Amino acid sequence: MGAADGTVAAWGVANFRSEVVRPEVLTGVSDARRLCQSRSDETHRPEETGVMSGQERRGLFITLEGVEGCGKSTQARLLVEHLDARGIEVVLTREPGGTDLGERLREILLDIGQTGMRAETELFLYLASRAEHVAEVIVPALKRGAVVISDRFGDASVAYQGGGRGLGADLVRPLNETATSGVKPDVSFLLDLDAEEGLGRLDGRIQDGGSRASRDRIESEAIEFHRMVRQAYLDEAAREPERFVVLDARSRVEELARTIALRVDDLLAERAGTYPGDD
Ligand code: ATM
Repeated sequence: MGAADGTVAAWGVANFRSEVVRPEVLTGVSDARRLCQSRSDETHRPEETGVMSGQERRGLFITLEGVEGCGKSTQARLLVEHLDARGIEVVLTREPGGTDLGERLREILLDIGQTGMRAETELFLYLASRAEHVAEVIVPALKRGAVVISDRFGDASVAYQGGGRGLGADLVRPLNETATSGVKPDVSFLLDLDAEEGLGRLDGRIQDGGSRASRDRIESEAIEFHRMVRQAYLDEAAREPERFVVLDARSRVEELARTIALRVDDLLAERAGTYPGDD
């Protein structure tokens, strides 16, 4: 897909590795656009794309999180299909990545050859990717009134670098705040899964000759690392219960997709003052 057929890659296609999630901006008549038309029509200031006032934030920002193998990328894709069927503009993107620079940082971060990277270095590279992503992709899309779905975002740094690497959530949270200019998701779906089961699913996909040939640098960490990641995610969800929706990732794919779609439809309806299918 590309600009020629009406879609725009949300991250550098040249650097795109995963076959599981295809980066796309799907365009169509949007509830979010109707919503933005009904609100005050402020002039956008392109020089401030990383910063956004409450009024400028017209779209909906959704993130999917969880340990490796939890199925979040599949759910992201199904949610894109659901919103696309409703004619809503959707930007599907991911972290690390989402921009050309972010995708290059992703290659470094996941490179199994980058042994011995300091935890702090790792954290700052994820934050650097995030800062670009927010300013270049997320904020402009939210100002336009699109629904942005990000496959991982700031909570991943709290979980992996804060929890897994032991840097601590209290250190990571304020750095996230700086990297994102305070932009937070409206809703975060945490697909909760036991770390052993998640890695088992991942290894199964690798053995089946799926999209991956081997574990990457982060996936290759010891099981205890992944257990701490899971726990840090759960702690973060307990800390912000109004933003997080915690789902059992062992549920059927269709059931999870339905639950996610219902929650997103509710949020869109609340925002637009209409209900799905009203038009
Ligand atoms: P995906 O699995 O979603 O492609 O993410 C790549 C890896 O980056 C993932 N590894 N594992 N297992 C989680 C890791 N990651 C972090 O460690 N910190 C972050 O802030 C982000 C966004 C991802």
